[in-house]
Formats: sequence, C-alpha cells, structure tokens
Amino acid sequence: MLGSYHGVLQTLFRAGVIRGSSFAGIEYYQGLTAHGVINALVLTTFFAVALGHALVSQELQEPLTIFGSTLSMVVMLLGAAMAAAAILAGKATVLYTFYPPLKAHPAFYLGLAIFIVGSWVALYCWIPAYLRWRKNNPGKKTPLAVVGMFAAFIIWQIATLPVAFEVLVLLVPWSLGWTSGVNVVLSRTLFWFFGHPLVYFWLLPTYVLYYTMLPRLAGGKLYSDFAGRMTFVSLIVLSSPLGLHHQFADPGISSSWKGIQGALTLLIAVPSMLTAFTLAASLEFAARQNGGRGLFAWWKKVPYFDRERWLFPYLFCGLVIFLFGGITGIVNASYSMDNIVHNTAWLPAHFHLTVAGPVFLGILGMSLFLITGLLKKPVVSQSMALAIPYVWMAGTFIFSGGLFLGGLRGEPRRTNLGLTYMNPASPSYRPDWWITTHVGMVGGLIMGTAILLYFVVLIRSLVAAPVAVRAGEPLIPLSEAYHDENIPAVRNFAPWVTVAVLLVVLAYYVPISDILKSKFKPAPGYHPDSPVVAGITR
Ligand code: HAS
Repeated sequence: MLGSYHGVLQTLFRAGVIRGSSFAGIEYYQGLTAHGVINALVLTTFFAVALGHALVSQELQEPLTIFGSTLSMVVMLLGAAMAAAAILAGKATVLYTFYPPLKAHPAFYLGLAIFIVGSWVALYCWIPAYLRWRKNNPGKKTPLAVVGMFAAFIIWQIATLPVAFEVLVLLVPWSLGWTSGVNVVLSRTLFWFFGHPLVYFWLLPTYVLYYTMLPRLAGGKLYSDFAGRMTFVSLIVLSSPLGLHHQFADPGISSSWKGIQGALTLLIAVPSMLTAFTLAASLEFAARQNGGRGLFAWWKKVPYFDRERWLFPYLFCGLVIFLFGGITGIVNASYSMDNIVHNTAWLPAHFHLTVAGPVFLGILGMSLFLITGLLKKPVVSQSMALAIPYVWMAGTFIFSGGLFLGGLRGEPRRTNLGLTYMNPASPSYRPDWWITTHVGMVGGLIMGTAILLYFVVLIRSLVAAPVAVRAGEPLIPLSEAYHDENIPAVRNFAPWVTVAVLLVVLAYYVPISDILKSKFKPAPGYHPDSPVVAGITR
C-alpha cells in the first residue's frame, strides 16, 4: 500500500500538480526511495520466498523445516524494518539503487544485508527436501515448478554475493565514517553485477506461473515441458554477465567490454522469445480444445472474462504487457540507441512494462489466490477481481506511453519536475513536456485505482466466512505437459551453474581490474537535494 501510494505521488510531482519538495511530510526523493525499495526489492523477494515454499513443498510432497522457514521470515522482516525505519526517518534517501556518492545511514545498508540473508535461508530450507526427494525418486524428472523456483534462487544466490561485498566492504564502513570516501565506479559495477540478474529473479516466479498454471487456467496443457526447463536453466547462465548494459554511459570501463556485455544482453532475450512462442502455442492448444478454429479466430476462445477463472487475466495481461517491455529492453540493450534513452523517462516506462507489468500482476493475482486458498476463504467480488488486471494494464500502457514519448523528448527520470521543468515560474519551464507528463499522471491514477480495487477484494475476501474445500485437491493446480520431452541436458543444474560462474568470471575480470587500476579518487557522501558534501551519517 505504501509502495503504491508513493508511485501515484511520483506522477503528481512529475506533472507539476504538486510543486514542492515534499508532500504530507515526505520528501520527493524519500518517497521515490520508498517506492523503489518496497516494490522492487521487498515485495518481490517476499513473494518469491512464499511462492517457493508453497510450490516446493507441494510438488516434492516433502515437508520443509518450519524452524528454517520461520527463521527466514523473521530475519527478512527484521532487515526490511531496519531499512524502512532509515528511509522513513529521512536517513536513507538513496533510491533503490543506493549508488554512492548518495549516502545512507548504516541501518539501511545493514537492514538490506540482513534481509538478503533471510531470503538465502529460505533456499537452504528447500535443499534438504529436494535431496530427500531425489533419493526417494531415482530417475524421475524434477517437477517443472521446482526447477523454476530453484533457478530463481540460484540466480539470486550468485547475484547477491557482489552486492553483499559492495554493502559490507565499501558502503557500511563509509557510512560509519571509518573510510573518508568510496570508489563510485566500483560500487556501481558491483551493484549492476547484482542489479541485472535481480530483474530475472523478479521475473522467474512469474515465469513459473506462466509455464505451470496459465495453460491449465486456459483449459489446456503446456505445449512443451522442455521449453520451460530450457528457459529456466539458460536464464541461470545468461542473467549475470550483462550488468554493464546499465553502465554504457559510465567512465572507466572500456567500450569493448560494454559492447561484449551488450551483445550478451541481446542473447538473453532468446529464452523470453522461447517463452513467448511456447505460451502462445499453449494458449492455442487450449483454445482449440474449447472449440477454437481458424488461423487467428481461435483467440476468441481464450477465457478472458470467465469469473470462475479470475486468475487467468492476471497472467495473460502480464504477458501482453511484457511483449512491449521486452521489445523496449532490446532497444536499451543496443549500445548506440541506449545513448538516446539512458536516464530519461524512457527507462521507467520500460521497467513499468516488465517489473510493474507481468511481475507485479503475477504477485497480485497469485497472492490473492494463495492467501484465500490457505485460509479457505472465497474470493468475493469475482467480477472486480477479474477487472483489476485489465484496469492495471490500461493504466500501465497509458503511463508508459507518456513516459516513452517524454523520454524521447529528453524528459529526465528521477527528477522532481514540478519544481522546475513543469513549473511556469521557473526559468527551466518546458511547456512541451506538459502533455507527456500529464498522460503519465493519468496512467498513474488509473494504476492507483486498480490497487484500491485490489485491496477492496482482498479485504472483503479475508473477512468472508470460510468455505468447504474438496479434500485431496492441491492448493496450486498445475498444468500437464502436451509434449513431455525427456532431454538429459536440462535435467541437472550442475553444468549450467558451472558455465554461469565461468561466464561471470570472464565477463567481469577485466572490467573490474581496469576499474581498480584506474585509481578513482574516493568520493565523499551527498544527499540528493544538495550539492554540498553531507555529514558522515546524514
Ligand atoms: Fe530491462 C533497464 C534491457 C528485461 C527491468 N530493466 C531496466 C531497469 C529495470 C529493468 C528495473 O540493455 C532500470 C534499472 C535502473 O533503475 O536503472 N531488459 C533489457 C532486455 C530485457 C530486459 C534486453 N528488464 C527486463 C525485465 C525486467 C527489467 C524482465 C524486470 C522484471 N533493461 C535493459 C537495459 C537497461 C534496462 C539495457 C538499461 C538501460 C539504461 O540506459 O540504463 C530482455 O530480457 C527482454 C526480453 C523479452 C522479450 C519479450 C518476450 C515476450 C513475452 C510475451 C509473449 C506474449 C504472449 C501473449 C504469448 C523478448 C514472453 C500475446 C498475446 C497478445 C494478444 C498480444
């Protein structure tokens, strides 16, 4: 609720409807930090852990340790509370990327580190259950959903090591005043070493839902089990060695390495294209089962508006949105084209069609499904539940449309436009950005409406009387495979993890040695509102 509230406020600041440095006691950049940290880091990780617990225990039919999973939850809550306290106290206005020289209170960095450790504990709860399952089921294929959740957390484990180093070795001592400055380029490189695989850690739980639930919800089967496994294991390999595409404009890193990682970025689109074709084939199979005919007319038989299958549009609308999020990602990945859009409003437009599109809709829909399922509550107002993803999709398209066009006209991201460019009293006033910022605001308000409706459905469902459930039904009904291929190459994580680690070393060894050799002058800390060096623990 807090994360979404600050999202809507962003659009009001940017359109110049709010012309101040703060609203309701929260500063612009403080709210932007809360928006990013809550939505992109905290919500996504809690969801991935919860979905993993549910799917791993259900699919392996092996109990997870309650002590371990409770410990994971408590540690994650503690870390999140520490980071939130620092943000709300105005001591960690560093945005979700926490790049130096923006400096936060040590509680923020330590809170994030503790939060990450809590999420590792979740993975460590699944490993003994998985090993027991393998011992008891020799020769059997690991259930697809389990492969997907493990892939997500293997990526997370690899990705969080460089950021843990950044936080514990560079940022915490700097924030405590033990060091006078920090190597900004090294910190940014370690952050993006984490930050790019992070986006696939966000995406993978939703991909698991697409491969394992969507075909069944559509009334059919998954077209190819192999495609799902191949997507999951290739994302383990390709997610990490690409972070430099976020640093095309950074100094101290050679163009050759930026070019190499740019090319690898184009490769990572391949598993998503495989996903697009496999899911379209699965939808076609389901539609034809339901009487669909013709080359395109079968699309009419997809259950867009079936109240009983209210979860379907959360996944389907996410896919439609991701088509555009993915294409714009390919624009960003092109080294030369990125120079036009980097650090403009184009970027938030791209990532609201990825993380705020498929990922967020997957989180909303599946949270409602899991919470009501676990508590044996009915989903009340099914028509409203069904409408929410369509409202959200309309909102994100309008919002992102405004930001894409604004970005192409040079509108910056992460800027309180209401104070300057959208303020007629300012010498920087840009009337030509009025239309794009206002289109963005309309989209933001529609997205805010969808969230309000979601909480109405959730709260009404939570207070409804429990319903009887049929005994023996799984909590999460999963799809069967239409083509259930048995391909040994995708049945073992070890070779894929080995290649992933080798590629990471190859992709980062030279850029990091170059940065270390460059001997950048350590930078003191700053606050986003001021060009003056901040106090030690401001
Ligand atoms: Fe990205 C920046 C490149 C995917 C998130 N990205 C960001 C940032 C975020 C983000 C948060 O190369 C900003 C970070 C910041 O704060 O600075 N991104 C890509 C590429 C992909 C990509 C090549 N991004 C994602 C995903 C994200 C995400 C996924 C979150 C979950 N991104 C970049 C680059 C930058 C960047 C640069 C840095 C730019 C800069 O200047 O800083 C690819 O993985 C995308 C591949 C996807 C596809 C689409 C497949 C389509 C599917 C749907 C099928 C639909 C069906 C239904 C079947 C090829 C699966 C159809 C039905 C109908 C009726 C239509």
